[in-house]
Amino acid sequence: MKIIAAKVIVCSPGRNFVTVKITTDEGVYGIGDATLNGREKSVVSYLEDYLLPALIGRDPQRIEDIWHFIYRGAYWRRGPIGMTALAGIDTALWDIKAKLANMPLYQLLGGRSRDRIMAYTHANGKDLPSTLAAVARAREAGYQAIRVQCGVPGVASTYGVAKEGEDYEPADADLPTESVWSTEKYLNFTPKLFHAIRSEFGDDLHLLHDVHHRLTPIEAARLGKELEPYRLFWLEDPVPAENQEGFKLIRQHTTTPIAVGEVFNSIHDCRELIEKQLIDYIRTTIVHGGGITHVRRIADLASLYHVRTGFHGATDLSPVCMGAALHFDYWVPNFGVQEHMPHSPLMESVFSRAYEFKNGYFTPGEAPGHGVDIDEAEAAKYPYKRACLPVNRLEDGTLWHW
Ligand code: CS2
Ligand code: MG
Repeated sequence: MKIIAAKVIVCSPGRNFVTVKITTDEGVYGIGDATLNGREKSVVSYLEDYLLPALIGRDPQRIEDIWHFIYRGAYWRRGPIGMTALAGIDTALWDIKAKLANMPLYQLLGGRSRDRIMAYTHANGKDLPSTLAAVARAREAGYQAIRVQCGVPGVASTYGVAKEGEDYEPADADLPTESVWSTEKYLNFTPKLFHAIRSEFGDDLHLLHDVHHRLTPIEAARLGKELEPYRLFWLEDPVPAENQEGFKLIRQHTTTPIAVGEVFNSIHDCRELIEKQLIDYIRTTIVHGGGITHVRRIADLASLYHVRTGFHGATDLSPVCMGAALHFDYWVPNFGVQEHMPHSPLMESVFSRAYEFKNGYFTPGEAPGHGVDIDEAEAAKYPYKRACLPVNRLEDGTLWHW
């Protein structure tokens, strides 16, 4: 069997998505997500100019060999652009293999380890009353696990909080917009937020919170400690993680569970965090972590150290990534939770899906492959439109982590 065609489909039904499509001489094709929010075209160029032409004539069944051909063959290893491009190809090849086996992908991975996949959604508001109302709505929709973000008094706009009447979309402008941040105001307010939520909704909900890399290790330690009475499911990305050692300080001070890894792209970004048991959940998902072939290695390493998966699932990960991730979640023994920021009906008019969502839980569906397909004619109606993520400054003008 041979690969006879490999191409990239870029579309923007409400936001940009990059999809790899690989076709075989037996007519079976597979698709993979290769979307890197705000840097989509760099991945497209890497795929079109270098990786896809070298796939023609290769046996699509040799996934492992193709993975190493791309990873080792580039000489330049790792990095978000390379690993996202590789993930698009790898996911498409797993889709092909599962279709050839006439199996849903989770069966090929080893069969399901659970009956259903717990998802968390986002509840956010510009102030405390609107955030409490958002949590109530998410609970009514059936979610057992809810990520809570709230505007901080005295700070004009905050990461994770939607503009009035709109769904939250971080890549909000043609060129980066600027926001202002105050660590002091945030640290003073956040324990009050979770106190209010536990007082209103009781102990049963799983509560999550994303710091989006904005603290230093000692500040994160303080926050984790002050949030302990509210028993978070996790505190996400408390600090930028280039310095894996930094998490030791957080760990020494708090029992609040830590999640990290949505911006990682390799097992080497989290190896130390996992082996030293400095985190509880690893968020690196298929599209940014070199595909199923590589994320499976991360999950297996994590399982040795009681670290569970908590895949990133914002809307900038396309339904194709979501489909593949759900098969992985169904199988992986050390599953924790799956993020769910629902795709809009417009996005779903371009991508059809076999996965189903009901009352806070997913099932991946029984269609052969990962069960997600792209309607190319529909996709062509929505051309690429540049959209960048914002940058963030402290109140004195210092450029900070967004
Ligand atoms: C976030 C994302 O979902 C999350 O946890 O951190 O919304 C993130 O900001 C975007 O995916 C960036 O592309
Ligand atoms: Mg996050």
